[in-house]
Amino acid sequence: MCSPAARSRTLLAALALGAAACRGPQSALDPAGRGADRIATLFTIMAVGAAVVWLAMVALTVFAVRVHAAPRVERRTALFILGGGALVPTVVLTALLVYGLALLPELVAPAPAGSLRVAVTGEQWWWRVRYPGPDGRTVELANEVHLPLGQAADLRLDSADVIHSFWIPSLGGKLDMFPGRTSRLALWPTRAGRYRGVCAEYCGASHALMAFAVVVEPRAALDRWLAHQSEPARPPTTPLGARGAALFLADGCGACHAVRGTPAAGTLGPDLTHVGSRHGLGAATLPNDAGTFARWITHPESLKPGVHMPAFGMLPPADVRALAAYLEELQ
Ligand code: HEC
Ligand SMILES: [Cu+2]
Repeated sequence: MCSPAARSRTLLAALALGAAACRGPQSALDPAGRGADRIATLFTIMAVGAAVVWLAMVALTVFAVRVHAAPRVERRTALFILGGGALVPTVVLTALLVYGLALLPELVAPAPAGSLRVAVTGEQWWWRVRYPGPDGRTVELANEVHLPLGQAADLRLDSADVIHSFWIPSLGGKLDMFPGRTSRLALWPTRAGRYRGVCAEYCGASHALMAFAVVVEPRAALDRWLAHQSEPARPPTTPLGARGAALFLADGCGACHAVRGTPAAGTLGPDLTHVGSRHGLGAATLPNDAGTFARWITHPESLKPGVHMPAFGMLPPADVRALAAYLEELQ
């Protein structure tokens, strides 16, 4: 048996751990956007409502079992059942329902006209992202979304295969992504920082390995980022990188991947024009470094079950190193 002191220490540690889990880049309880803020408040009110109902029930049970064991008067018992069983739940649940419904119009309202428009397509198991480029032409990116601080963003969501669900818990509610239908979600980030988005609808073997990086920054910084992302890839500057660039084309990577400014123009997989600058690989589930590039190229299946990219384990290690160096240079 553990002593009461040890037990309370364990309890405190568990509570601290629980509280720590409420913070971080992917917490609906640590809101950094208008929608998430409303939802976090709704959660607190629902939790308090549930706690009140639960405490009342416990009190009634104790009362029934311990305190009031004498024979009951039938009329008072009927009142008790009617009040506790029908009236109180109806009042509490109606109040919560009305409050919850009143939040809806704001949560589903479209972003004001002129807001930055970002199109995101869910694919097994990554995210195709499209922005209007500085020259008005669409720029295709992947697995990373930048949103303007203090402004609305107008997200257009759809899917290329099965139903996915787009969710940035820190910024707002989730919304399903359907093949053949475009859904609209408005997000209003209120705190700059880096967050994590996830797929919230089970979509196959690697559903849990389908994340994306979210950066909330002032509009000017976002425009600089977008201008850079819109540019074609810089030619490699090292001999190893140059060898990698040639191998990228020779080994057929360009059949599925585009690197703008080169003959590689595939659209089946994520755009790799600036893959070296992304906050993570394999749809933001792995670190972005040369070692991970090499592992991804030779055996992606072991990093992401069911991945729709063939393994290139037959390549000589020197070629893999060159490819990795090239991809890392794609800043
Ligand atoms: C048959 C199509 C196909 C071919 C060929 C292919 N890939 Fe891929 N690749 C994909 C798909 C699909 C993904 C997305 C996987 C995921 O995250 O679910 C991917 C992802 C990647 C990523 C991760 C990108 C990111 O942002 O997470 C890199 C890097 C990559 N591929 C490099 C290569 C290289 C190098 C080659 C050639 C040796 C190659 N690929 C050949 C389909 C392909
Ligand atoms: Cu998904």
